[in-house]
Order: sequence, then C-alpha cells, then structure tokens
Amino acid sequence: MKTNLTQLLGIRHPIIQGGMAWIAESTLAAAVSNAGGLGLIAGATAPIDYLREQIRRTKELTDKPFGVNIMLMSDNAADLAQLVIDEGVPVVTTGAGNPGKYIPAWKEAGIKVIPVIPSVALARRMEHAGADAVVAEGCEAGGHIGEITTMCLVPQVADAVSIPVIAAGGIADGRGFAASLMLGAQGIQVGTRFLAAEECRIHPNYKDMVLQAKDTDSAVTGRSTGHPVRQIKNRFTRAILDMELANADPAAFEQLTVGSLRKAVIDGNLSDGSFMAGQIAGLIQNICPVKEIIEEIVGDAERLLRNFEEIRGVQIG
Ligand code: TUI
Repeated sequence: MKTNLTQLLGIRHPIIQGGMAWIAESTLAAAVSNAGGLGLIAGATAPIDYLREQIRRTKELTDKPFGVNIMLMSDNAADLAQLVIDEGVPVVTTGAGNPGKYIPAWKEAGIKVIPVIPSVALARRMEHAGADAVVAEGCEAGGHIGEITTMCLVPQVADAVSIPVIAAGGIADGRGFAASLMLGAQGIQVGTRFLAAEECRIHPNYKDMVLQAKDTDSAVTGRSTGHPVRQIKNRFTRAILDMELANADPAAFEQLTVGSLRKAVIDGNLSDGSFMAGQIAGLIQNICPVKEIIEEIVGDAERLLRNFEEIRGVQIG
C-alpha cells in the first residue's frame, strides 16, 4: 500500500511505531524498520549518551529509515534535539508539547519532522511551522494524552491541514488501519500493539498486563494537573487518583509518575509501576514478532478495503 506517507519517508508500509518512553529502543525500532514500517527510538528523559548509543546501534541493526521521538516535557529536550541533528537521524517525531522552536534547525538539517498533536489548532500551527506530517493522536492512546478521541480528531485534522495525517490512539489491527484511512489519514502510528512484540524488551510482567487487560482496564491519572496519562489500572493508579481527589500537591505525584514508568518497564513491579498502554490493549491476545504484527495489520486492511462488501456483508447501491 502506497500513500503520501510511504513516499515522504521512503518506507514500505504506512505504519510508524509509537515513541514510547523507556520502551522504544534500538531492538524494537530496528525490527519495525526492517519490517517496512518506521521504527522509533524514545528520547524521553534519557541521558544524551544513552540516546546517542541507541541511535548508533539502530543504524547497525537496520539500513532502513528510522526516527527518534523527542519528549518535549523532558528537561534535556534541547540537548536531544541537537543530538538528532549531529547523528544524522532521518525522522523526528515529538510529543507532550509544541516543538515549534526546534523545527527550523531540524528542517535545515534535512530531517523529516512529524509532531504528535492532540488538537486541530496545534496541527495547523505545526503545518505553518514547516512540519512534514502530523500524528493526530486520540485519547484512547496510552501515555500522555489530549482530550479528543481518534474518531473525532483525525477527520477534523485531515480537513484542516494539507500535509499527511497519521492516525494514532486505539489502532492495533487491520480494521483500525482501514478505518483510519477512511477518516482521512495517510498512515497509522501503533504503540500498544508493539508492547506485545517479541522484540519489545520490557519486563515480561508488562507484557502480561497488556495481554490480560480488558477494554475498561485503563485509567487516566493527572487530569487535575493538566498532564493526563493513560495506564493500566493497578494499585499505583488508584493511589494517584485518590491523591488527586484529595487535592494533594500536584508536583508530588507528577514526580511519582515518571519514576513509576521505570518500575513497570525494568522491574515489572505490578503494584507500583506505571504500565502505560492504550484502550486497545483489550484486543491484544498474543506475543509475536514485529514482522508478523505489521504484515497482519497491512494484509487484513488490504483485504477489507478490496473486498469490503463481501467481508462485511454490506451491499452498496
Ligand atoms: O507524548 C505522548 N505520550 C507520552 S509522553 C510520555 S513520558 C511522560 N511521562 C510522565 C508524564 C508525562 C509524560 C508518555 N507518553 N504522546 C503525544 C502527545 N502529545 N499526546 C498529547 C500531546 C501534546 C499535548 C500538548 C502535544 C502538544 C501539546 O501542546 C501543548 C502546547 O504547548 O501547546
């Protein structure tokens, strides 16, 4: 399947991987790029030396395009923004803020810039600032989220900008991919589905949390601080939500959230970890290689789009 996005990025399938903080590293990113999508390494709050090593390792593992996600709430975002230029990273996605001030330097360096945005207003601003595409991420997604659902956000963003739109939030199979194209997207970003990839090097307890999650098993903490984060419900999310109800000091639990992601990803701490995942976790039933995930999503979407009437029993006209 070719779209404006496959052309823009020089990739085979219009699927990009979410830049999942603490999770998206060289092994996963290279597997996604080698399978024909766009693999992403998370900058998150990582030290600059760690990210440099991850970029170099990814280049050893794949000769295909890949990207780095810059998390703009990070204290060292400016240093990481310069690192991607110095290391010749071909694509940058951004999250959790407005990357406007970095875009001129990235464009000057020939980097393709794809901000993740939660609203039409920010999509418009990013197009004016020179972005090559935007990821329109609905609040079904895991991690830091906006307020609008994917179903409502994607068509409104698609109408508002002329650069390619990548749909994100709640997409994990061929139906979600085909639906995204119908909404006006030129591609999809997939995060949660890749948590259950063989190449995803998170603690096995994290993968189990995803496999066991039902549709209603995620909770959004941090709404009261203006930094809402979706995670799978556990003792940690209940404690944070109780603190929020009791109007505790917002700075206290924001600090808690960042530390807890490490507890989930590295330690597999089921009670105190922050197991970020989207609402689509309930759909995910098996662990398999990245290549199978991508080929199944693309194959199912192509079959649906080609033979929709027959497969869905719908008669048009
Ligand atoms: O960034 C994400 N998802 C993330 S980042 C992350 S790391 C983290 N850990 C603890 C607390 C907070 C973050 C985990 N998951 N997705 C992309 C995304 N960007 N969603 C929403 C936004 C966003 C929000 C506001 C983008 C821009 C924005 O702009 C506000 C402004 O400055 O105009």
